[in-house]
Amino acid sequence: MELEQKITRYIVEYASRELVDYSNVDVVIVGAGPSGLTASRYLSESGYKTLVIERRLSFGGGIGGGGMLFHKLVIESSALNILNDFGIRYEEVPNEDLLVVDTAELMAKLAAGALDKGAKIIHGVTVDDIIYRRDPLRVSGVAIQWTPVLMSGLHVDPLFIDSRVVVDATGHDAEVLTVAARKIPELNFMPEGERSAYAELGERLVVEKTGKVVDGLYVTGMAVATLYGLPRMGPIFGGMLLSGRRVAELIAEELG
Ligand code: 48F
Repeated sequence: MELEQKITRYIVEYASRELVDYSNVDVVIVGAGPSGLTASRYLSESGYKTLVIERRLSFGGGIGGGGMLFHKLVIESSALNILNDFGIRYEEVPNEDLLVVDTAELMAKLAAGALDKGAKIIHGVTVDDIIYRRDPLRVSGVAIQWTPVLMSGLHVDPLFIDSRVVVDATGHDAEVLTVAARKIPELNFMPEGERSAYAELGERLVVEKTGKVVDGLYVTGMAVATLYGLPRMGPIFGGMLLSGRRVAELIAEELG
């Protein structure tokens, strides 16, 4: 066999085998931003088969943009133990309960930490719908499509992933919740849209309101603010990390 044929064969064979294996998981997390990556690490560490689906070809979601492209982010000291779990370095701001982290390090180490604990992350794939079941009503998985296919506007039917739990970690657009609310009105919720900036309140409420939306569907990160009409907080990220860990704890409690 020529090398070119081997390359094709091994990529398709190995990827297909894994896609088949991951067509049924404990948890699908939609979005590899700070909240999704954090959640995936703690869930994988607790032994749950966890798949992160990310539309883009990169990790970190909104981390990379820092604050108006300045390459630093602010994190509350209350999230310090999460930074330590991932081995992320920080600088302490004197006389404040605030830490400053580097955007590149935060992105890279959140992703590495999740992967090292066993999370599977697949890039270039978009979740564009959910799977649901009646009696009892619950979300039971997602429909997936290659991102470039969606960008091209071609009509191509998706494939599916079954999961015990789906987590919307898609950020400001709360895409999974939005499609679920629109297509399944009997789920009985509607994202309210986030409010203007009030960083302290937004940071607190986004963690408090993290959790289950309907059976089989959880929310973490900025999607929480969009769902419940909470204020935005801008480039302070402790809430995203704490929300990711919180959703992992709540899911672990439910799945047992
Ligand atoms: O936006 P994002 O970073 O979400 P997050 O974890 O963190 C929010 C902060 O970055 C920031 C903020 C904090 O103060 O305001 O915005 O809540 O990451 C969301 C990820 O989900 C991907 C998207 O590309 C990004 O990497 N994503 C969004 N929709 C889909 C998706 C989808 N339908 N399918 C797959 N990935």
